[in-house]
Amino acid sequence: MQAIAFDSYGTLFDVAAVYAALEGRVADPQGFATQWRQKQLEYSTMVSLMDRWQDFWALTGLALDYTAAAQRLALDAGAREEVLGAWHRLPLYADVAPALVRLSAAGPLAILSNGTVAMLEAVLRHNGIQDRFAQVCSADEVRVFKPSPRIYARLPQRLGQPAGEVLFATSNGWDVIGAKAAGLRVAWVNRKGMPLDPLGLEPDYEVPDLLALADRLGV
Ligand code: LAC
Repeated sequence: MQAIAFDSYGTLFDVAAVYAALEGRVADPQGFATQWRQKQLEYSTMVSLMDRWQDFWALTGLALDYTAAAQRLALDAGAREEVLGAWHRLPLYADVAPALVRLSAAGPLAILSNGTVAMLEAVLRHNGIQDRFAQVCSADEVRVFKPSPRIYARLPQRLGQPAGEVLFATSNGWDVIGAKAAGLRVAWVNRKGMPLDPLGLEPDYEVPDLLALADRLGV
């Protein structure tokens, strides 16, 4: 049996889909969504390095405020809440639901995400997959974000397995490097066919999606 844990945003849930909540509000909803995501990740790295914790929901809101200011979009409180709510309704990538059924034959499944517990519960429920996961580990527990080794270390603890026996699947290049640095086995779900960050650490598997990971694991 092999426990498999997944990153959430960009790996299970399609973060680009937030653009739909921006349609009719900005000229380039996709460009806005990309800048919003970049700022969200930048802020999570900044507060971790500065040791000034704010949770991922708060930072997602601040990243929205920055992007709106940068792109001259006026958002009143109601519109802000509506746009932010898109994070609770992100769709799954098409491969995820059938792949989770297959991968659960390998062992218990878990999530390890920078998202808050409330954000993760909402998006899991929205997609009806909350019962697939034995553990949902959030940065809330350690008050620091990936790629800090402190958050990756939670995963084997929660699963009751040695780090080297937990397989972590993520689409995010920085998350591949962080998880390898923390001693996990890593599958890079390289959905966009990007090059690997050349920081001297490599994933154990590289696959285009989660169905290909199930193929590689023979489940
Ligand atoms: C996650 C994001 C940051 O941890 O991709 O789910």
